[in-house]
Amino acid sequence: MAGPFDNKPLWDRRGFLRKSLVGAFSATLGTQIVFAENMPRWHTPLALQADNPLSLPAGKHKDLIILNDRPWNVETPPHLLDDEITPVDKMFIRNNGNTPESIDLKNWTLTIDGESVKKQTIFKLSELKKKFKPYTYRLVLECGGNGRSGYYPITSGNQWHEGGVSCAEWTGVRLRDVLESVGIKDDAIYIGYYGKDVHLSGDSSKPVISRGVPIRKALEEETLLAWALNGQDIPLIHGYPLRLVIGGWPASVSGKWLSRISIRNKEHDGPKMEGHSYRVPAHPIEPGSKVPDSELKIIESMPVKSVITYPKSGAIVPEGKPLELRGHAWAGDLEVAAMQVSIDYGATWITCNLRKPHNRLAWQQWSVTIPFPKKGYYEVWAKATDSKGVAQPMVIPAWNPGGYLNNACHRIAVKVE
Ligand SMILES: Nc1nc2c(c(=O)[nH]1)N[C@H]1C(S)=C(S)[C@@H](COP(=O)(O)O)O[C@H]1N2
Ligand SMILES: [Mo]
Repeated sequence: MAGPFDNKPLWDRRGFLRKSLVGAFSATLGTQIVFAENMPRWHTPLALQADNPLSLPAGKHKDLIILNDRPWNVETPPHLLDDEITPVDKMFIRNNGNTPESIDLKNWTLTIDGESVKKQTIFKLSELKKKFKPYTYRLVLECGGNGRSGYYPITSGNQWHEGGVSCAEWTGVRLRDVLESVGIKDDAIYIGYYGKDVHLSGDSSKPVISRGVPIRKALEEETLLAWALNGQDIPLIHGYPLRLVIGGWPASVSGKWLSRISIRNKEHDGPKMEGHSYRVPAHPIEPGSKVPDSELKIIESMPVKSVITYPKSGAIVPEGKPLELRGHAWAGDLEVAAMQVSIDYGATWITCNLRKPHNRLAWQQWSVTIPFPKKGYYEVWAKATDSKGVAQPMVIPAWNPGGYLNNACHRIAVKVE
């Protein structure tokens, strides 16, 4: 831990918590330590012990699940995704490198360059805000590796369960308006982003991740250069002060700490665009087999998926009382057309109420109230179907070397007694 916690013992010569530390601890915890003067001698506060339950990045809900802390990879348990607009404290975190340490807000700029830009331009953040019209959209950001833990053989990378997804309200200017103002050459086919995070090696000349999308996706109305999240400045860990936000595709295309966008005359080739990164086999393969790079295709729109946010798995329901269930469903660039649940392992399905999305690329709320026939153990399975008639699989979908795109039905356990 940095600052006042370095090296020096926690206690003074008499065995009391050092005075200077009481203040520092309080700052770390974001609250006052009541009865600090009573803290037993030689006692290390629980919140400073190794498996510290409060060790998440500042402002995060204590029940988020840490998959990795170097770099931060933190997911949301499904029952904490119950809000229609994901609040910041419940939003998953996926960093590939280190969060930038200091942000020079006044001098923050965005460079637009690349082979296919007509006029390379540098915008100050304040200029972007002044020159272009702001828009607000709710956008689903789902990590391409969400659900990876469901694959066997195990694939490398963070073992996400269900919670690498959010749908928050982003405010900014349209990337389209900005790119059109500087001019896009006819040969433009892709854009690539660059951000100011720091490579884990500490080498600041190396980009951590630099991905992109075809120009047609970049120019969609909902693709934003955003500075606000749920009506506030974007928190540092989610990309302050400027972020590219692209709903419906793997969230890795939504570059945080955005400093540059290149308009490319070829598929963008930054780190995490190559090899197995965010690619899946173009043809079915045997699980566990090696796939040559030439037979991989890049992931674009994410597949149809849903989550049960209420009740929490393990719910106990009194006999005879119907259970109200609810959650969200989304389908990449498409809309969700139907939502169903099953309590008999997929033999029969019950249709749920399903709301229209607040805007394109926002997730949709579903709910249903179901009776259970008698006492005992049940599983509730939830299945969404997209506007093209494609449904979530009941089993784990096609294995792929990167462990991407597991959109199998979410299931919860329910006991009726
Ligand atoms: N600059 C930068 N942008 C990034 C990343 C990153 O490591 N660095 N991670 C990407 C990935 S893989 C995901 S899933 C999302 C996660 O966004 P969040 O941490 O705000 O939830 O950010 C994307 N944008
Ligand atoms: Mo991701």
